[in-house]
Amino acid sequence: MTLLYVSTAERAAAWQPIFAEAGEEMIVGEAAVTDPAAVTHLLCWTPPRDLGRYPNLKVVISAGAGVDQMPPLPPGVALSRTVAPGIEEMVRDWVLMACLMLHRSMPAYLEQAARGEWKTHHTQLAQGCRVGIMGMGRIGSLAARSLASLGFPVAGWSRSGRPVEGVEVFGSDQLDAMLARTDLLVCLLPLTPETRGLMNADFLGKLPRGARLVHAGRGAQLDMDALKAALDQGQISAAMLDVTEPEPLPQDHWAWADPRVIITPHVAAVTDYAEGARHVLEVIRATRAGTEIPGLVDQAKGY
Ligand code: NDP
Ligand code: OXD
Repeated sequence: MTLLYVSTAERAAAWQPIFAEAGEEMIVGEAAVTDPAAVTHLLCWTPPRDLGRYPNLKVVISAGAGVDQMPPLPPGVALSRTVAPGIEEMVRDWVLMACLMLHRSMPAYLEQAARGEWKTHHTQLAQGCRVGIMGMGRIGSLAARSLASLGFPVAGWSRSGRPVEGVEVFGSDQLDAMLARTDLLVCLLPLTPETRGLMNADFLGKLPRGARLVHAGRGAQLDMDALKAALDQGQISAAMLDVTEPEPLPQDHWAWADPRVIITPHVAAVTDYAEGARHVLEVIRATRAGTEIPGLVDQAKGY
């Protein structure tokens, strides 16, 4: 089995000793491939255009948790998303930070601090701020447990409505009910045809007036014009976004200058080199053993 590694030289340099120690073959960059038939695994964010060049390719592995950037793969080629505790914990931490910042009125305090204004805003108990999390997968359920442990009443929404301990989970046809009981909405959904453009004007209007939004899923799930209108109408009071459409968000975009919106440049998680390499080694070993591929993506569902 041979891994073709398509990423930065810096990341490749970190992976090479890990692969050498594991006794696995790794080729860095397409230009170094002398025998395309030897390539069985490909690690990348977006794959090279011509995957047909690799007749024995078995698995494409996304360097992150998301796979929406992947084009359709040739028939028979499996897709794996990187599964790494570090990714999940980092996003959980970012979500906790964002929820606490919005719950404790930090956008208003940051704006006031910039002009030296000492003015207090009403602070509610965590118990009075109902959090709703869209996407109760690996990351959403982790974030839900942490937020619940801080005292927030947490509900979740997922396609299946699969139960998560300590959290009220709504199924796919119960979105409106979850939005109606949500003061602080967190989006941790994968980008699929069903979730693209989900957070539009109609959707935002179903939240209680003055709700807050935390978004770490994918930028294309949120209609930014609808967010601006909802902020101006007081329907949404503040938002914290780690993902935007497009990325990078243009310098002259209204959201940068709006004190009600805090933006971070898609940094909720970065894949730790060693954890990413460990995942790929597990994928290679599972392929060899004929067992289930870790992080296997259902390509029909898109996540
Ligand atoms: P998972 O695949 O583990 O979970 C996805 C969740 O979304 C599942 O609960 C799934 O429901 C639910 N879901 C998917 N489609 C729908 C739908 N149409 N309606 C309702 N629920 C739906 O993913 P992760 O938790 O690992 O990651 C989620 C996303 O977070 C990633 O795809 C990526 O976009 C984003 N992310 C962002 C990062 C950042 O740095 N900002 C870093 C890492 C990830 P069900 O349980 O029923 O299948
Ligand atoms: C990921 C991401 O999917 O960085 O890992 O968003």
